[in-house]
Amino acid sequence: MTAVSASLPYQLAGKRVFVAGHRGMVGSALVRRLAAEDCEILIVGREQVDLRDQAAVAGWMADQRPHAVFLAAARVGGIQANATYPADFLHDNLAIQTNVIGAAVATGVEKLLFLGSSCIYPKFAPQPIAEDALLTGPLEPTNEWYAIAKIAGLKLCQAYRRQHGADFISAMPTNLYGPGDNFDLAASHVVPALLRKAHEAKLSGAKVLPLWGTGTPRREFLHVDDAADALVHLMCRYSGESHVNVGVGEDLPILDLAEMVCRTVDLDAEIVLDPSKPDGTPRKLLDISRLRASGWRPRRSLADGLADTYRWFVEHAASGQLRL
Ligand code: GFB
Repeated sequence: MTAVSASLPYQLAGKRVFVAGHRGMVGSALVRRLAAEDCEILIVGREQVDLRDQAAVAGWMADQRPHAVFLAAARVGGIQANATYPADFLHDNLAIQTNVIGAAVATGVEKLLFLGSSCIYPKFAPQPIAEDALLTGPLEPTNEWYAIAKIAGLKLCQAYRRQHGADFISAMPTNLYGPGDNFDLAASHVVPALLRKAHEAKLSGAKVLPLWGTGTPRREFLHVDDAADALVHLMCRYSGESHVNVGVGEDLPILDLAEMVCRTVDLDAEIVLDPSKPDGTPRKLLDISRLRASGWRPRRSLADGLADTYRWFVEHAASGQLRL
C-alpha cells in the first residue's frame, strides 16, 4: 500500500477547486477549510446543475475546468432513511459519482478525492477495521444500498487510475457530525437526532430521552471540521489506489453518547430504549494508522464537538434556517 506522505506532493495554491455538494455538511465544511488555502473554490447549486444529470455535469465541468475536485455530493441519511429509501440511496449515489468522476476524466482534472463511508466494510469486520477488510464479508443490511454505491465509487476511482493514470483517490470517513448536519428526525444520523430530542425535552420539561435500538452498538464520531481538514490533508499528501480511513480511533456505546448529549444540553432525563428500532452494525471502529502515520490528528474532543454542534443547532433553529 502506498503511504500517506508527510510532505506536500500536490499543492492547491493557485488551483480551481470544485467542491461538489457544497451545501451538505461535509461540503460546507470543506468550503470553510479551503478558505485557508490560496485557491479558487468552485461551487454550483442543484437548481443550476443536478449532479444526477450526466449531460448537465459534463457541460458544467467542460465550461469550468477545475484542476481539483472534492466529491462530497451524495444522498445521505441515518439508519432509518437508508432502510426506507434503498432505491434512492443506490441510484442517486451511483449517478452523482459516475457523472462527476466521468466528467473529471473527460476534462483532465489533475486530482479528485471521492468521499465514501465506513459502512462499506463487512458488518462483522475485525475491529479496528483496516482498509483491506473491504469485500471480505456481507454488508450490514440497513445500509447495503448506500454501501454498494460507495464501493462502486471507490472502485471507479481505482479503475480510472489503472486504465487512464488519473490521480483519483478515496477517503472513507467514520460517522460524521457537526454544524450543517440534518436535524430531521426521520432522516438524520444519531448525533443530530439526540441533540434535537434532548433540546425539545428540555424545552417541554419532559423527563425522558427516547433512544432507538438497544443502546449497545458502538460508534466512532468525527467532527466535520476535522474531517474536512483530513480530506485536504489527503488531497495534498496522498496518491494511491487504496482508499484511506478517516476517523478518531476511539468509539463508544450509543447509550454513553446519549448520556453525553444530556450533559451537553443540560437535560436531566431518563434514557428510554425503543428496541423496535434497528441497531444496525454492532461496531465499526476504523483503523486509522495510515492517516496517523502521516502526522494528521483530529483537533476536537467529542465533548467539545457536541457543544459546538448544539450551539449551531440552537442558533439556526431560532432563526428558522434548519432542515427539520
Ligand atoms: O447514526 P445512525 O443513524 O447510523 O445510527 P449508522 C447509529 C446508531 O444510533 C444506531 C442509534 O444503532 C441507531 O439505532 N440511535 C439511537 C439512533 N437513537 C437514534 C435516533 O434517534 N436516530 C438515529 N438515526 N439513530 C449510518 C448508515 O449507519 O451511518 C449510513 O445508515 C452511513 O449509510 C452512516 O454509513 C455513517 O451508524 O447505524
